[in-house]
Amino acid sequence: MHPHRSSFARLAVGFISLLLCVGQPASAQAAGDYFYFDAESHASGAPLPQPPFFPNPWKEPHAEHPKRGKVVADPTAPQGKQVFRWEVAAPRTTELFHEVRFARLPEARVKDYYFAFFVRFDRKDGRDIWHDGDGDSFDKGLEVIGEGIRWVIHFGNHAMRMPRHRFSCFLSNASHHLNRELERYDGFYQNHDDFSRPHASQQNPFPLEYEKWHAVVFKLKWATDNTGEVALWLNGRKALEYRGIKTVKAPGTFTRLQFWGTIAQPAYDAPPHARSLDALLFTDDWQRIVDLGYLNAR
Ligand SMILES: [Ca+2]
Repeated sequence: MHPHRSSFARLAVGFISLLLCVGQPASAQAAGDYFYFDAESHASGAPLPQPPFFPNPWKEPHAEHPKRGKVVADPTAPQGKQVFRWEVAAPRTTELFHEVRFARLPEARVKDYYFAFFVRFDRKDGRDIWHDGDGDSFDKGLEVIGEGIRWVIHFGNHAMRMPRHRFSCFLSNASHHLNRELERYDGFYQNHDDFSRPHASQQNPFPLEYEKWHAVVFKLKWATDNTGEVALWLNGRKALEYRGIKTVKAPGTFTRLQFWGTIAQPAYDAPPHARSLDALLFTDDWQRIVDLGYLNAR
């Protein structure tokens, strides 16, 4: 075959492949996304794909792994028809820890980023996962990690005087504590709207219910000086906002996302339960947050 024709044929095949790739269903990530996974493109019952999800320490790709979540069909799915879920035996401590590889790395510069997902916790025998009241019982839930970056979205109760059988969501800047003067019990608590920090005169943490999907949006404005910002929307309502803060320490290069670092610390006494996620997104495009429904009331 003429060498030019051969090259042209290879080019044509490559171009058609690219077109097929671009033509993926709506669950594919968009231009501004650094990570997106909504469990729609894998068979129900399949283990979470590896990459991008790495149980730690991870085993060979596609090997059975006790820590791996599964893609499952769920008529209550907040996006599409499938979600991803862990059936958690009791008691678990740090054994479900996963690292998540970005599809492409976010840039280490002053910029607004959004980490959004739907999350749901189902009790198995009526017992709550976390202690309510003024208890201390929470997860290192979902995290943004890098060189000089660590922001943790926690679920549970950190002495927040939670109503009976409810839990909440708060932030921490674990490891770095770049704004120690703003922290209470090592955490950034709800301070926006009607919501309040623990042990303020008015106690009103955002109460989240078991057996329901919740939409979480975390805003991280990257800044090594005092111009950064973090914010948290829960089910479409802004519950937390801290502006004019340091959010990263130089060099501030992003490494990964991670989740389920701890479960119900410090007692590690969570009963059997299921935890589910859907539409896990890291983006710089606020319109994606709007369009995918993370700000809808639930
Ligand atoms: Ca889905």
